[in-house]
Amino acid sequence: MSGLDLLSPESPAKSRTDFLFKVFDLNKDGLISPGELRGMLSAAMTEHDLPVSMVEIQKMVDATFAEYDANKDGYINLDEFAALAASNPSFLKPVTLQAQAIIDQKLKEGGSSKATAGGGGK
Ligand SMILES: [Ca+2]
Ligand SMILES: [Ca+2]
Repeated sequence: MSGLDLLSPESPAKSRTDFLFKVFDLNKDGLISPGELRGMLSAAMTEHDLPVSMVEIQKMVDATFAEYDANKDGYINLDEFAALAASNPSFLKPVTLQAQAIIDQKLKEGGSSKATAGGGGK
């Protein structure tokens, strides 16, 4: 199964949530830190030219942790992330798009057979 399958609309929500959690969890310690969330939001907003300042991103991070860090350990675990994803599908949309871009990039790096050469840039 490829990452692309996990992002398709037919994919069970649970699988997509698990996949997105792993995208956020950059250091693979099983927890999303404020820095990881901030970094992913920042990358997603920049990638899609959304007019969001770093101050606004920090506010989103603060608000997210205030609301969804249920056990107040300063990190978002998979259960907490599932609650976040379930109630904020729009919050995750730019990140889903960003994850798609990351997957596309990895596919290009991984195998040259299917990659189209010279796609014309942005
Ligand atoms: Ca982490
Ligand atoms: Ca927590």
